[in-house]
Amino acid sequence: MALPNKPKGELKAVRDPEVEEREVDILIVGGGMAACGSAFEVKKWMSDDQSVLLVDKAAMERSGAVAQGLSAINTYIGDNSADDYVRMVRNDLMGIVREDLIFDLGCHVDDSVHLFEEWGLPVWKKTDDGKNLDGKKGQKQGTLKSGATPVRTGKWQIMINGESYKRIVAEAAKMALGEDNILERVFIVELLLDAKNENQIAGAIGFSVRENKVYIIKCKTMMVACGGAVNIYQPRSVGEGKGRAWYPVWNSGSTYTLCMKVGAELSMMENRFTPARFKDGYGPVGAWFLLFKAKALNGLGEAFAGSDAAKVELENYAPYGTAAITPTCLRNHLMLFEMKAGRGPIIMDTVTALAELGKTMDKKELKHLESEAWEDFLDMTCGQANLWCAQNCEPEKKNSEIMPTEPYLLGSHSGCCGLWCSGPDYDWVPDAYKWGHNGKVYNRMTTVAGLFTSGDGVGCSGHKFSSGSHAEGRMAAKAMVKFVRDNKDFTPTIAQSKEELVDMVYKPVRIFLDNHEYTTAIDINPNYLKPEGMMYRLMKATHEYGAGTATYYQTTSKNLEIVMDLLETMREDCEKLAAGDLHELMRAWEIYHRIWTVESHLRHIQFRKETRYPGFYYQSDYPKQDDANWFCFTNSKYDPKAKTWDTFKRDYVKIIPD
Ligand code: SFD
Ligand code: AMP
Repeated sequence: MALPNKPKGELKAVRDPEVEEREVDILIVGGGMAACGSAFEVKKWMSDDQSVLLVDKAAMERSGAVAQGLSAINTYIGDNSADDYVRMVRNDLMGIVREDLIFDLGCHVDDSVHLFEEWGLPVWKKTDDGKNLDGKKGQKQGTLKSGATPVRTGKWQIMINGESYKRIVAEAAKMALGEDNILERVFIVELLLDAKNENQIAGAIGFSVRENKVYIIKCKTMMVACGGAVNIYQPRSVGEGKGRAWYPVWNSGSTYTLCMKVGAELSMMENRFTPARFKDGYGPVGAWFLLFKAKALNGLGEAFAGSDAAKVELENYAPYGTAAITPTCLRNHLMLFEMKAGRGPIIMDTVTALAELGKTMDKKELKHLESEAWEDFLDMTCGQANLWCAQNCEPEKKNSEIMPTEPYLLGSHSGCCGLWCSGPDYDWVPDAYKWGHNGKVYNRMTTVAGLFTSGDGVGCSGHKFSSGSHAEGRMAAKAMVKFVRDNKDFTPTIAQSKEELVDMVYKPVRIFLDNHEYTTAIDINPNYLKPEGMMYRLMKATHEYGAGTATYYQTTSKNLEIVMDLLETMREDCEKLAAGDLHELMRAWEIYHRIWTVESHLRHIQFRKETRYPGFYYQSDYPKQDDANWFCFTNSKYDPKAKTWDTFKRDYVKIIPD
């Protein structure tokens, strides 16, 4: 149950919080698209004597990446084939992906989209004479499941009226799971391994951000779906614009940190997503490129992407560069190519696009088209619409700048970092890609027994988006129930005492209470540091040395060496983080999760001695792709006992032919 909003200010933290202990069979950490999928699905497979709990750091109705809503569902297979879906994802991610995971998702994703529509999400429809109908008019055309035709933007994307998308999905999840099985406003800090069985998950520990309360939760199996990592690099917007980002600011790499710290293997953490977005407002570009057919121009007014110079440049990255659809990173690369040559800035030609579309429209239709252009942002990034207002920008009269943003880490959008997970138990799945526990295979299980993930958490398989993340959460839920059933006799045991766990979670509070009277300025103290200061320190380091926007996303071996050193000191200094209230306690744990996550990102870049994703990042001393040595996954594992890292290669297996 969500606790009501705070009456005023933040709740002061106390030295000794209340402790609540719980024990369930299945624990779902996160309340976003993937977790809502699990919540919706799980009870269908559970028996009456099994128990489940979902824990979200925020309120599910508006938590995670879909908080503000979306205006498109980017993965709907429809008349396409799952094979082709694999080919698209493989091409976009420069050849190295887990095709078993992608194919499996492609077979299930549409079912989630059909459910969204059944729950009330308006999906745009195409009429027989080719007109687009949105809102109620679209709904009257019938459902996708009954054969109605969606409005396709690209081959894979469909348009929706999605401002309330997350509310709709969360409502279904809550109703299926039951409010009593949900804890909102509880931040999970660490996972706990079983005391008796090596490499098996046994629980998690977290705290409420609304009450002075620590939760110790034991479980037989767990899914961690806390989304990707945002604000690990200095964003382009600082000062009064601080806090703006494209991906959800609240997602702080918890998925990766929680799992890696108990020894789960990570894969492709070197991959990142550096999206091209409308400058400063972070409005997505997909609908403009695909639905409105707008072109990006350089500062000289040239449509550079189709130019001969661009073709020559892209040939350097064949076969992906020369593919029919240019991969997302290379589309960025072309923008950067123009900007570095002094031909910036890059402009989205909204004026010509709307004028072209308007040629065949009457006045009413034209007005509707213009409102669609606004609604694209109002439904998912309303800050961009605000910015247009603030800048007197009417897209039919004035073009807007677009720009590659700061980097994000994620595994569900156009990136593929995450956990190394088992695929489904089919004979066509290579043995190296399926595993489980006690001889049984569990789909989407990490390399820690009983620990599952989905959405942004599953590595090597991007382009799931909102729909695919939901579907993947459902797939993982089914496997988790099987895990519990197959491991009936397992009783989770936690090695640490209650006191030790509370000491760990509330350490920043106690450091604050012990020292805050030493100085008059509460944020400045020789005995502690505040999470905000640490955030700036992290962002400065990654920005300058870790291929942030400061260097046009370039780094070198020497820069990586420096930033790794800085990160190690930051982790040491985190021992002195101080939190005076519950919000600050959350900030302290968030920054800790961010540091671990970005460290793994840079560790992977350091290991992979090539530039696999030009446009997302560059290693200047290894500027080219090196297929001879690096056509493989790069994985890493942190050993929780020895506290050491191992980074290594795993084979790529092609399953779907070209
Ligand atoms: O325009 C803890 N996405 C788009 N998907 C689409 O299908 N269409 C679009 O149009 C998309 N676009 C888009 C998208 C996202 C954003 C932000 C914008 C535009 C502006 C991507 C999808 O939204 C994304 O793929 C999925 O939402 C990923 O799902 P998931 O479940 O992996 O992550 P989540 O939904 O963010 O949820 C995370 C949850 O974890 C909670 N959490 N809980 C407890 N303890 C902790 N320590 C926690 N840390 C985090 C969060 O509260 C949340 O509930 S467009 O760009 O292409
Ligand atoms: P975005 O708004 O950039 O997040 O993109 C939304 C969807 O459109 C994703 O599936 C992208 O891969 C796709 N997309 C965006 N821009 C282009 C483009 N120029 N060409 C092809 N696909 C695109």
